[in-house]
Amino acid sequence: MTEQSFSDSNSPFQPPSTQAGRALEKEAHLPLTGWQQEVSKGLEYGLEAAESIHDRSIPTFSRGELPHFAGINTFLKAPYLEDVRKVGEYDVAIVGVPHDSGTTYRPGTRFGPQGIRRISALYTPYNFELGVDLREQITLCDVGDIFTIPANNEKSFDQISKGIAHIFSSGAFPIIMGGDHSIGFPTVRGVCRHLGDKKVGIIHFDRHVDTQETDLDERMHTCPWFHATNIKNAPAKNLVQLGIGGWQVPRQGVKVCRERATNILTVTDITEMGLDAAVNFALERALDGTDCVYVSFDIDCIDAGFVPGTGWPEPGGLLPREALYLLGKIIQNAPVCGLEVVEVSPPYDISDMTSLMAARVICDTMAHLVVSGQLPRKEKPAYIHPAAEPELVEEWR
Ligand SMILES: [Mn+2]
Repeated sequence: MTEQSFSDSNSPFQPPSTQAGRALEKEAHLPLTGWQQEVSKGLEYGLEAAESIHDRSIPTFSRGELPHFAGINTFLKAPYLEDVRKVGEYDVAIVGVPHDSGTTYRPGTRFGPQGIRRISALYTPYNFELGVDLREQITLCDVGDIFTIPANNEKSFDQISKGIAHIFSSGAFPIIMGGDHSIGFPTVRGVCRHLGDKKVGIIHFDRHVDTQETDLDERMHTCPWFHATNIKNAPAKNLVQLGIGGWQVPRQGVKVCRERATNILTVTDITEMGLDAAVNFALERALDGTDCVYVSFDIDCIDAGFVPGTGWPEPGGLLPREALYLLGKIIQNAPVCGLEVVEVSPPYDISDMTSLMAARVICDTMAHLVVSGQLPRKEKPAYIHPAAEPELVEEWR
């Protein structure tokens, strides 16, 4: 595999005016350096294969991508970064937040990070249409999980904010695997600690508004944006909520959206105005007076038929290709400071399809960051302030 040429750039069968034609061309320009390093490392650490194996790039012990069903599953089999003090040495850091004490119906998202990591082994680091090979173009690490406190949302929130602030301030792009959506408040709070006087717009994919102050007397997964938009760096006028609708939207949350003038589009709005118009709406509102955008992707924004493994499944959501299109255009056209994918609950999942959707959202995000030149990072983005501001919001209760 290392020796052969993967492409024939003079293929007469695909006109370059098609996406496929362009994809064939793009692949020809991708290096193989990362792959060759992986093979060499595999042979060194995993020993050369038994004599009967013809392909001498195969080691005895699986050490890397292949075979896809083998190995220790970090996200995309990225290196596990045990010493998180070194996280700034990577372009992207994947982190799990296995917290589901904020759920109000189905639990199980504490297993979300494990589920997403496991099925991420199904993916290669290369995407055909985008012509991106993550292994060749960025450095990625998996820092493992935040130590959450199952019996206590508030203590978990403090842990999450501290962990995300650490990753964010290091300059590594943070990608967060939830966890239920209550983590949206402490993740944004962690980012905001290092924004100084800069501001962040939140683009929120969801069927639910998640804007009420409390639910069942606590700050649950129905509440993150009430509290996040109390932070001066994250104004409610820059909160964009895509895909909202159905029979699970609490009226007290709707009242808050109205009072704070958040920016909501229903699935019907999005399909009637068209995906590109929806993207423009989202970017205009999220970037109005802000310096960067944080993307919070609740997997339940997608129609429940595609994502059964979630806390509050709701029919009538976005099609996967619509959600991925919106996400891609948003990532490519905004300075993005972080991504979270939440509400994946593997115990309710079927054939890993919900976890797979989350893995897809994460991989697509990284690829769009590469295509738009945001990754690899040559220097820390200017919106990252080195000093932490610990007290961003009034004490709650
Ligand atoms: Mn939701």
